[in-house]
Amino acid sequence: MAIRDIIILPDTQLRLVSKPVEKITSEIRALADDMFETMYDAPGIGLAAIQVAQPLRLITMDLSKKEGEKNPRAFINPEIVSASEELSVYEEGCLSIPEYYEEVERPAKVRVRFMDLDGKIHEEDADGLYATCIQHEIDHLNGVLFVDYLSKLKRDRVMKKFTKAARLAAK
Ligand code: GNR
Ligand code: NI
Repeated sequence: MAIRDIIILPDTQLRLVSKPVEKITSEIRALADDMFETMYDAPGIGLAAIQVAQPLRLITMDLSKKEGEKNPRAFINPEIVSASEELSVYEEGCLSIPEYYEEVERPAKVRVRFMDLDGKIHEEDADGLYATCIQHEIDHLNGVLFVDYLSKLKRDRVMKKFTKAARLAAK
């Protein structure tokens, strides 16, 4: 197990469309293990493989609220089967856009289909934070970031801030 580096804006890898996981190999299990460790260390409630520079359709998540309680969940090749017309607003953040938070409106409820690390297929109804988080993570698999839902003014502002920070860090 190892903590991997999380890539941040303006890294263009974040815009890649991730490839389906074809087979649950020992490499995939090792990647998922590292993603859990990286996510808990950050700390974050979800992580997409592309955030550790692996363009694969694999997500880790833990929405448990209580300190010391864990509920690690992995989603392989997840798909939104249906989404509610009802929307909800949640203040989102992203480990690849550190210390930036904005309200995003998304479908309040979604039905999600995915495979777990044992190869078992699940279909679940998600609402609340689960609905928001799974949509945020599936967006990552498609190269989409939550700032894409903001006004051009706000998005340009945050992109510029991170581009400048990277330029200064490289000097
Ligand atoms: O840790 C995270 N918190 C969060 C809060 C609101 C909506 C989405 C998220 S996901 C984020 C971790 C992350 O960047 N996952 O891709
Ligand atoms: Ni994110």
